[in-house]
Amino acid sequence: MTLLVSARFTTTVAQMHQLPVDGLPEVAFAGRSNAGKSSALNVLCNRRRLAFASRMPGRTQALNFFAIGPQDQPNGFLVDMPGYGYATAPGAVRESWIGLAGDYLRTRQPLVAVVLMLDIRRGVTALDHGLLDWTPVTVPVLGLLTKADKLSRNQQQAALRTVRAELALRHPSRHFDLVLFSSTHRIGIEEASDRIAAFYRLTQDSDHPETQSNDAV
Ligand SMILES: Nc1nc2c(ncn2[C@@H]2O[C@H](COP(=O)(O)OP(=O)(O)OP(=O)(O)O)[C@@H](O)[C@H]2O)c(=O)[nH]1
Ligand SMILES: [Mg+2]
Repeated sequence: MTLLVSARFTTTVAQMHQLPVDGLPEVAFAGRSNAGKSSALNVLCNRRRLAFASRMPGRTQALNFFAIGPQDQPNGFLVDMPGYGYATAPGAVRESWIGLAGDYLRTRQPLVAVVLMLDIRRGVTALDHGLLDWTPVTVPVLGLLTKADKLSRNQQQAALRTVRAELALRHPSRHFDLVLFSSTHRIGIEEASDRIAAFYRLTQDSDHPETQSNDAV
């Protein structure tokens, strides 16, 4: 589970024309405001304040790119998307989120996977469904059921079943991987890391069989 530990901030994208042009695979991290995205990023990347880089003025409504893998030859980018659904966000902020995030998810060729943070106690909200509607069905989605520590084992399993059923009902043509997750209690971290690392590897293997390498994870 070492690939994500190499994450380092690279660039901020506020408009589509600023996106990197090198075509390296991108895994986007998305979720409602307060779903635990920053905490998850920090624990997955083993940094205390990696996600802090996304909170700097001007970067909060933008896509923040973190390079992954070797310094001289990155495997790809982790893309931190702005949280959505913040109750008091002014209309203009909501509009700009929809514009950039919607365009990015709908049209971005190098996007190989979405990691969706879902607060286990809230389940899937209307905004989460909207985000999934934008994401092409060919792009796999890994759902992290965050703050799992807040529920008992039995409640966790029940929540997992409910979320799985709701996603299957609303997005029948899409496959979901779901992982029970807690940043504070370190639940599901290795499993999530391994799955995310595999997203970068998968595309490399299929696009460039000759560049397969064992040091990807
Ligand atoms: N119990 C528990 N609390 C958590 C966990 N992860 C995050 N939290 C808490 O949930 C709140 C939101 O966490 P963040 O990681 O800041 O969430 P975010 O999605 O980045 O939120 P915004 O950036 O503000 O939209 C904080 O008070 C965290 O301490 C977890 O695994 N367990
Ligand atoms: Mg955050």
